[in-house]
Amino acid sequence: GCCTSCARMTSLAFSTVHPFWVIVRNDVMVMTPWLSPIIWNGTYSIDILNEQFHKRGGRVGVTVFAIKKYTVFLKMFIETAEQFFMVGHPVNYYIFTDRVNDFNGSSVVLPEGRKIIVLEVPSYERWQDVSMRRMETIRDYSQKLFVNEVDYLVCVDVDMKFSDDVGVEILSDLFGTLHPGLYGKARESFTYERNPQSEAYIPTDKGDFYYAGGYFGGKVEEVYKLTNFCHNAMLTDKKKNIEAVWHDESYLNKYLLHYKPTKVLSPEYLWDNSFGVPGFLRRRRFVAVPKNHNEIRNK
Ligand code: UD2
Repeated sequence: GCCTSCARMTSLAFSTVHPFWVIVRNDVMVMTPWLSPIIWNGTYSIDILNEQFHKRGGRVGVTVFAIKKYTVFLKMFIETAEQFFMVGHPVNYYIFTDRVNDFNGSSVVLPEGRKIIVLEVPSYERWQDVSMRRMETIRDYSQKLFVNEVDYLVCVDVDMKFSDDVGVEILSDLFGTLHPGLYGKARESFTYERNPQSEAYIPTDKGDFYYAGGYFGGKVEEVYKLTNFCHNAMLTDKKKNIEAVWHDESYLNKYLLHYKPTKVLSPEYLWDNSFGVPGFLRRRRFVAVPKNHNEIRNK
């Protein structure tokens, strides 16, 4: 077996002994068949990546929506992000809400270079529409605001908290995140939209991964293209009275099938503790806050 040499590689990885040795994860897939890295703990050196990022002076924007009762999640989201998200880098938090008075941003003191921008948006009656319309909003603001202020966008759900580091290792032209519930499952069981009439349709013999609706991003221009596709596809379906099975997530999966992400984030970046803690999961960086769906989604 190779055990002796593997152990040696792991312990010496990234040491000054041999700067070109890389850490190997032999329990998980670390690269897609189109040669994009899948980001797991132990596959990168954050020091090297931070140094590179500092030299280029990149700026990061986070989009997060808190419509209706979901404003209750904002405090925890921002507070934990300040502890773990892109620490030491400039960050703009773009908070989209219909209840601008619910969130008193001044209660969180942010270090220089990091700021909160609250943007008022309309609400929708159905939670499905609230979720789906995020695509339209992100598209519109990419053009009129984000492109002037940031280089990368990270678009995430709000009913979440950070519990470990999320840094520049996630940044790339276009990235998606493996859905924790479907990680490692057979392609046929992915919950893609299976109605051929829908713009989100993916046949059972197609599909690389099942990506989560709650975590994607990339360069502003790439996020513009993604959200523009998803929003237009939703409108086309709406005219035919079709709504994809998992709403925005279904359209996102369709887009990422055709426009392959340049990085794929492992479920470390989006976990739900109701799935337990499997052995391959060495870090839980961003975790769902348990919620009562009926209670929180309705006014
Ligand atoms: C999953 C996806 C979500 C979306 C949805 C579509 C993950 C972790 N989540 O989440 O991104 O694709 O499925 O069905 O992959 N929101 C409000 N107010 C509301 C309702 C929703 O602000 O009244 C926002 C909020 O930012 C929330 C997001 O929309 O985080 C998604 O809604 P959800 O969290 O209720 O959907 P869920 O958990 O089914």
